[in-house]
Amino acid sequence: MLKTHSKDNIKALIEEHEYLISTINSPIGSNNGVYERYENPILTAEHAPVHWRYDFDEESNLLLLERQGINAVFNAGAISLGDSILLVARVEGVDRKSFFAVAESKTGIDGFRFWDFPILLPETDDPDVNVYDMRLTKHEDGWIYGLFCTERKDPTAGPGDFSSAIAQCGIVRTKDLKSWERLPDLKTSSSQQRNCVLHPEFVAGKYAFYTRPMDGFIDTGSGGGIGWGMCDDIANAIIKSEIIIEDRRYHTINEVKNGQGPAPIKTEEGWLHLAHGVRNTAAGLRYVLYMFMTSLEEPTKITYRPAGHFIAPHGVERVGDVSNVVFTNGWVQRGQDIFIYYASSDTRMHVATSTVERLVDYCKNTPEDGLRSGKSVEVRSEMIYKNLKWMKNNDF
Ligand code: M1P
Repeated sequence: MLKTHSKDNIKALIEEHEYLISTINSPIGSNNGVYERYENPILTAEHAPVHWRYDFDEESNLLLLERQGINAVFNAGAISLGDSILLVARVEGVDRKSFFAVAESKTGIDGFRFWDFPILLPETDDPDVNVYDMRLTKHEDGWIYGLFCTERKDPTAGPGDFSSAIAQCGIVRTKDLKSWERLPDLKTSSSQQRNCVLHPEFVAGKYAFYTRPMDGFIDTGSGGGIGWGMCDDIANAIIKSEIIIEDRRYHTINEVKNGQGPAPIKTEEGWLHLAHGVRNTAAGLRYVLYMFMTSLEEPTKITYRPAGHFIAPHGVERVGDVSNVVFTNGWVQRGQDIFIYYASSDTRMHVATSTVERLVDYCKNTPEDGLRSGKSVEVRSEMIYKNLKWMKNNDF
């Protein structure tokens, strides 16, 4: 039914929104033991506050129409501050522009509420056209850094080409997620960069970055892989030499491209990493999440590389603006618990929970990819053989 402006109608909109954001989230019963998924997404377009979308002024909105719609909320960076978990979400308006906004929750699994205003991101002399996918790192220098993708039109695009873009890594820092200082964009020798992440500790006295050099905006071309580079001064971040620490490989979940997810988590047994891997299918690109670990002494050395995906799109997660995608750029450690924040199909945010113990066990004890079917059967058969013997000995 058509609604017009009235205090009651605005109240009804706000109550409906409050009901949505107060919904309790519960783990879904069946799982693989490695992590729990949850019933409801934690952030969607509908979680955006009503006062971001409707004009409450009777004179300019007598018909109480939504004026500035939100299309999607996804790919959030995450951090624990005080007794809250804060997400810096990628919010996309119906005008296709993404911006960042902080949503806060005490539990980390439900009750996420956006702060009143989205982040007004300071710009460099070359204004960003679109910004997205911020990775937050609490660095040992005392700052919280946000590395994000800044996209601008490709100046070499020919007439009629309104799509070609240059993606680079923007850098901001903050202490409270309220006031932000913009630093110059990261400089590397790659013409395109996405999925750049700051390592939380100095390495040999330098700032260390995970990068993803690529030749093209969508295709990584001959580039790709998770890169690593260091610089002396974050206020003028220039990476002179970049190495690939986690390459793409034929007939794996990351053969087309991959990218570091959030900053790695330090454990006694090494750095835990979460990443995304992309392969092509007849239905288009399929994005999944995967894990690996690196050495504490030599953070560029991969120590464990479990085969296959860790989280893949499931059920309704499969469908959205860019279907068959899960993507992550945020996770949080609280004690031994780990909250993994991932987006599905470039549309909404979810949480999965696990523990340091379970994720380290998963990385250490999941067999590596043998890179061919025969090897996969061999490795699986070893386990089947052991299990059948165990069942026999235990009177199954
Ligand atoms: O659409 C899926 C994802 O595509 C890009 O990721 P990548 O750089 O690995 O291709 C990003 O634009 C990301 O935001 C998006 O979710």
